[in-house]
Amino acid sequence: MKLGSEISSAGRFVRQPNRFTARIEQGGEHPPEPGRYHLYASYACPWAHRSLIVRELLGLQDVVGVTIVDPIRDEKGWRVPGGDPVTGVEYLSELYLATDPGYEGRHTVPCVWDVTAGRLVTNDYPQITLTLESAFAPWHAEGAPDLYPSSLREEIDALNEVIFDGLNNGVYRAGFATSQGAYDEAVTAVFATLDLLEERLARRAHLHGDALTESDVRLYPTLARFDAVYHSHFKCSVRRLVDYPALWAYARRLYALPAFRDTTDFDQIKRHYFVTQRNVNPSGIVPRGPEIDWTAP
Ligand SMILES: N[C@@H](CCC(=O)N[C@@H](CS)C(=O)NCC(=O)O)C(=O)O
Repeated sequence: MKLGSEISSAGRFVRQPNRFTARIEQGGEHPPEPGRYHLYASYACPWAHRSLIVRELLGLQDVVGVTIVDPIRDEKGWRVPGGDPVTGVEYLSELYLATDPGYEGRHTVPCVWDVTAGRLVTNDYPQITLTLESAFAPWHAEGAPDLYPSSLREEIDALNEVIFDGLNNGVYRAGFATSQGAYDEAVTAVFATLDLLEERLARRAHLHGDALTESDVRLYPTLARFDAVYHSHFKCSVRRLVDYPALWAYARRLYALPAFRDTTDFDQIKRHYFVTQRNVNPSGIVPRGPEIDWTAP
């Protein structure tokens, strides 16, 4: 399936549904077990970035393995340089087709492979982090944060929706729009959402108060890509992240944590978007800037 089939007649980008939505859960077909599940991710992809952050925040690196794909996607899709040590595949598409030979959607990261069953369990990115937080709780490192506390779930879910529509997916709706109207609508939502979050973060350290939660993990990958990519490539140029004092300070505070910093690769992020998304950037030229100091206090 090509991106074109996700563009509506009004020029709006309408994201494909996630095809693989099985759950890793106790008593189910895919029970949680250390070493049984393998995550496929790209440092470039914001949806995959979330799962890499959570895996590290919860100390699950020895429990759930990971393969990082090459940031440049060719016509065959995501590639594992040198071949995947777990499954032997060279392209991620092979795992999708091994699971469902009739699958015609995009072969996306993040996705989780069940090594024992030899099939993909899920490419349902919102569920992957929640699964690491819940089903894998017995293996969390001592002192790991509770990113999805039961007392806050409703609030977290509600804010996550605002963040998804306005920002995480809002920037894609702006960038992939093929009509002025669809772009205007999306870019308005992007900056209305940033304004709202700026106000919220002026009053608290994290989105739901003092403690880090799933909402922070979902917001950060979009902020990390904002000035480097979305501002120019996706035409989200009304303001930059660095123009928002509270949001910019918050983003740098998160970046100071190893789970966020170690999984943020600005070079791969830029090369992926500017080289791979030729629908937006036909020349494939990667801009040199912007110069931003993420380590500023
Ligand atoms: N699974 C979701 C989100 C994940 C997603 O879009 N990942 C992108 C990278 S950021 C991807 O893997 N794209 C592969 C492609 O477009 O062929 C979807 O299908 O929209």
